[in-house]
Amino acid sequence: MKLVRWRASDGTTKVGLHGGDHLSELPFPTMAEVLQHKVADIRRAVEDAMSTGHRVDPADVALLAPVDGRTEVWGAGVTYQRSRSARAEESGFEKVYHDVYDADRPELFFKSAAWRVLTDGDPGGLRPDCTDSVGEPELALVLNRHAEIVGALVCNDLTSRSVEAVNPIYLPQAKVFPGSCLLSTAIVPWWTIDTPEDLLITMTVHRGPEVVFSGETRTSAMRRGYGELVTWLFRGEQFPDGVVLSTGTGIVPPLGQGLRPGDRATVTIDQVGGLSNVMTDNRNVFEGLLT
Ligand code: DO4
Ligand code: MG
Repeated sequence: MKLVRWRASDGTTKVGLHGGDHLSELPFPTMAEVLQHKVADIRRAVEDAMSTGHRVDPADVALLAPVDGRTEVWGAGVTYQRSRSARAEESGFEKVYHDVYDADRPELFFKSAAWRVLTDGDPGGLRPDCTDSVGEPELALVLNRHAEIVGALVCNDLTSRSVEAVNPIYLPQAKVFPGSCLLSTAIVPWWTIDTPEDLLITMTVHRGPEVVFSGETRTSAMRRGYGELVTWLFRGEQFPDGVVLSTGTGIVPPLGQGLRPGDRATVTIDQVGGLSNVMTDNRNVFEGLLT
């Protein structure tokens, strides 16, 4: 049972539970409103909707990206040894990455507004002025306005690696561009996940029928704890409609072997879900997806 948004046949947007062969509406008009509540209240509403909610056939609706309203997506970076060594290799600024890996204060960056988030089956964006783009498969925490972990999503933090490599100050251009923020469709409630600190994460890249990259890691390889990242994020910020915090990548393809238009990147995380997207460098990725 997962939290989802969908567009009903009358064109309205709903929020509710995906229980496999049925959807049940929650008594909240938006996911932003869900994330204004404490976990205990969300959990109670979820349990009530499972027994009493108005049921819908998933075949009759279109599932949407999981966030709306003022909810933002932020990223944590250089939280895995693999990310630290890859950044140091690709850039002339090795010390910057080594220092931030060891520092108390983590790297945290703004990734996306809710309206820019794309989901499973949507296109993934590549900057046309980037010569080496990579997918970053990451566990994302869904946090309410009270800094509590409500659930988890799969994130592909698409990154223009060759832009960041020229100068780390170019990070916003390397991280924020059309189609760069991909989130799985369904929020898995945190209280239903066993051992969230040790989940398998995989990424596979297909170029036509050929697999050109595959890699895996476990969340247990992350240097920082989830609570630590959440505390730092809320230390200087407010999120009235909650926030999605992607916790960083432990999988990085070899230098120069990045994504090309037409490649399909597929990310999976045990117990959380999957995300599969075909890459494009067309700037109009939002066309037809915005209401
Ligand atoms: O400094 C670059 C960002 C790194 C990042 O996004 C990651 O490690 O996942
Ligand atoms: Mg990342």
